[in-house]
Amino acid sequence: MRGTAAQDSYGIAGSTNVTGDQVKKLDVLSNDMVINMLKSSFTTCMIVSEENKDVLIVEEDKQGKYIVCMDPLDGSSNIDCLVSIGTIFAIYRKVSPGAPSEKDALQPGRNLVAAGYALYGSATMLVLALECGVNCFMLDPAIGEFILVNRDVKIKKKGNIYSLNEGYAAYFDPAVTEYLKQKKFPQDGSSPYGSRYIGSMVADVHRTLVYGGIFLYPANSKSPKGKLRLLYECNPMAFIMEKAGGMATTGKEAILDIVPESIHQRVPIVLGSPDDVQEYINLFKKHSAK
Ligand code: P6P
Repeated sequence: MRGTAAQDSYGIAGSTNVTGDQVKKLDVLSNDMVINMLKSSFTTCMIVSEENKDVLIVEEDKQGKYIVCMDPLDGSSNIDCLVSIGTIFAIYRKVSPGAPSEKDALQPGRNLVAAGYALYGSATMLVLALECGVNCFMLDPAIGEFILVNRDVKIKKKGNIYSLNEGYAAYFDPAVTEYLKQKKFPQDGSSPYGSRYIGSMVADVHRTLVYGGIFLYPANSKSPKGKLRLLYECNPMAFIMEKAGGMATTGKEAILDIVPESIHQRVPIVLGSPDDVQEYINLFKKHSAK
């Protein structure tokens, strides 16, 4: 039911309904729902959420052996203009003895047992990466089930799309500036790359997985660590990319090799088709050697 004057456009953000009850913002509601589902699944002992400053320890009588790091509604700033958003998750096994604590979440992405995202776009798709590979499931609302639609997905070896926010060009490192110049004005007679940027990581990464190419959220002089979070944005997307035959790097090292220092740590990330990412790494190393 539409809210009263307190609502944002479309009545989606925080507002009050006709009975005066506070309607939660979608990202807060999503967070509550995922946490409740995980707790009632008896599979999870600890949760790291983009929405919560500290780790959430599941009640002892409901604890399972997994640790879930998640962004319950990534890209939520795009909700009011109806751009695709998504839920991102990364799942570890708890490996230490004793009660769960924050250090149990500070495992490198190489230790992940599963990762994935749900994309809420023109359709709802679940992309799930396990050791065996990446599978895509489309929600069939008629039966309320997710149907396997793409089995063992592999990313193209090389694409023709680059994706980053060029509004920060004034702050880019020289390697990023040179890389973009090569994509726009190739010297080898090849065609320039197309540019696509949605500003919602799940949508930009899914397009990269499906069409190939490269997605970049690098560090820059204003954000020396980049913007995206290691535990529940970069690690899951890197795990998916590597299981699909792609790559994910900071420029200096593979995302999945990073040993996290804090649960909301930011890292630079460049991911996608292996030939495209390797080209970026070569440029990054050339400029680092100067
Ligand atoms: P910028 C959305 O706010 C988000 O966290 C990611 O989904 C997205 O990739 C990024 O930020 C966009 O950031 O600085 O380009 O607006």
